[in-house]
Amino acid sequence: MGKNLYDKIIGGHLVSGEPAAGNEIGIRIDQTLTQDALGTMAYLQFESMGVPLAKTDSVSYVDHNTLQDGFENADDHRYLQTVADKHGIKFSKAGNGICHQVHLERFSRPGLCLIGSDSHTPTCGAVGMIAMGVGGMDVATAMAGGPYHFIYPKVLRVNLIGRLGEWCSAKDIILELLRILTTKGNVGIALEYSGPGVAALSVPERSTIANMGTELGVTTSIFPSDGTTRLFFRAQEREGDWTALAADPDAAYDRTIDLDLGSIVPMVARPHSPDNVTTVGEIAGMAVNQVLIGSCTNSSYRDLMVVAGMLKGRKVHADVSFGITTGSKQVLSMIARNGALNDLIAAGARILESTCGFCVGCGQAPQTNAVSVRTNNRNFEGRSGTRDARVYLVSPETAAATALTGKMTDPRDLGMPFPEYRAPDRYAIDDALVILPGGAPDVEVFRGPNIGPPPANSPMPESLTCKVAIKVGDKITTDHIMPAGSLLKYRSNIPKYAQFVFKDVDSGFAEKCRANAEAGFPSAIIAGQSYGQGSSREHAAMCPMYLGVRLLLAKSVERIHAANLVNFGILMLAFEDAADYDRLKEGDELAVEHVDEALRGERLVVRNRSSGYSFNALCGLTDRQKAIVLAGGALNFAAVKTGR
Ligand code: MIC
Ligand code: SF4
Repeated sequence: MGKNLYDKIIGGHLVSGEPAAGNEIGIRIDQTLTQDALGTMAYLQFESMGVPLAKTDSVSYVDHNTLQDGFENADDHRYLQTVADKHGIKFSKAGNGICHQVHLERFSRPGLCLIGSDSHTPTCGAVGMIAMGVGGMDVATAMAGGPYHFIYPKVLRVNLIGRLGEWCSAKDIILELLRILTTKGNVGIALEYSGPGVAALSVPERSTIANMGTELGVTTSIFPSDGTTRLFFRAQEREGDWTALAADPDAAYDRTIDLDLGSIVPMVARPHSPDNVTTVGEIAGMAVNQVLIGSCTNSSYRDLMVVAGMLKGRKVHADVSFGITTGSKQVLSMIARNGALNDLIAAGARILESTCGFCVGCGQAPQTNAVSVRTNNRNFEGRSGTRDARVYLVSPETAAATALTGKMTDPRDLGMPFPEYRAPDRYAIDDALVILPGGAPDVEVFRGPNIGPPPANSPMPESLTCKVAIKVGDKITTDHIMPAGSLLKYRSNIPKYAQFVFKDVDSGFAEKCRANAEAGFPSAIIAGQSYGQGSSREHAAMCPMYLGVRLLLAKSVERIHAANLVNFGILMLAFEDAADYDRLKEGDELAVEHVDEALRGERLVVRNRSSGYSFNALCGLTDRQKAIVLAGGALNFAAVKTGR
């Protein structure tokens, strides 16, 4: 039996475990990336590991927190630059662009394994890398030379046939997949794109698709590395980094779905979930207040050129606030040089920095009760910064058409010719904003007053008795748990940031945890399906841990969040019988006797002391993960192992 792309790449990186679906394996990591919002904690954790120089090829990006309303962001940036310099890590300065776009352009390489402390790291799967989003602790461990552990995924082959129609693009493909596969129930699956439809998709288009695989909740997504990939590397003046990579013709897959590109039409994800998908035609005519184009999903040179071509010589509708973010300095300087930037400005665009910006709620919060149409990847309630705003996710073509008319518009209905676009033979290369590290041990690391040490947990007590501090429903995202936006500046200040856990779900949560702790109880969270969707932000585990949360009982938990809970020593259990979820309520006292022993099996007994009954819960953790949870998290576990 032949090999698929995962079998091939993982085969060459395997350090431990049997490479078969469902098994935990450890792999050697070639590259890591971090962004500033999770980078400070990742590097503080790395520093505590006592390794002088990173053992991976690593890049630290500043792209999330660039609002700088106060000293905190700038202090973080300085810490990141100095710590990178000291430990042999490249530093991509603010202004160079969004980590995933820049990494794709300048650092990606077919056949390598990349992990990044950002959930959209799979973007680089566009060029045949295994690229996975993880928590900062896992990045720190890899930089220190440790393997990355994860569950060998089931591989779902997406067989692309046919060709996209005019005005339909990569975003419509991934929105259609989100409609079919939804954001739930895809944990432990990885996507591999293949078929005759792949060749016609450029690397930036493939990156849009790989990027938003994250919203499906899959481990990662990958495309083959073919002639199109080679042209991209040549145009980036990195042809030497290119290698061909294809699955064997008789490769095995756990499942295959066929997607006829010819049948795809412009799609839209309605509030408040990326899988609430319908056709643009279905809601055409809806009045719109704001249109924003950008983010790591749709801010490539290709996307901006198509948008500029549509807007050239036209004006954006008077009632629409219209903003554009380029994904990188490369894209911005190219559209500045060829005049497309001027076309955008003349049409009425507000030109925003090459950062995440609006996508993470850093600026551009829309008006009360707004309809905001955006090209990014997440439309969770409140993420835009305006609680009652309704965010719709679309392609750049649909966004530009909507900006022109002021109403949700299928671009095919504009009646204009599709703008002429040709992929460049050469991109503008200037890596001046990537600072190469000196790697000198005597570099003084700058630490502003906002930066505190990563909080420590204590080992799991012999028997655990917790009080339920909150009960939540299905599809609770990490944005619900640990909001970003204007609070991002507290990412390095855990005592402060922890005050805002579940801020918009239950503003009294932190106080309840404190009261429980004062009464001598750790806290527990009760959740429905797909808990922890969305980002890789480990603060969604670290801050609850800081508040004293020790137990999560959920119907199901998403992959990256589950790994983060383990890393911070929070015990994660699943209901054996979903009906037990209904019986639990806030304030209940839950006990697990002799946790160590109880964790030896897959099933354990939880006693609800408040209501006087017991029920079964399942623990899906591997033995390695159980040991980490018992030690009180990954840092404690590593310290015990190394005798530090
Ligand atoms: C996001 O898109 O939610 C973020 C902000 O990029 C996060 C990372 C973070 O919270 O720092 C992600 O996707 O992992
Ligand atoms: Fe940045 Fe948005 Fe991409 Fe997250 S999803 S990395 S916030 S652009």
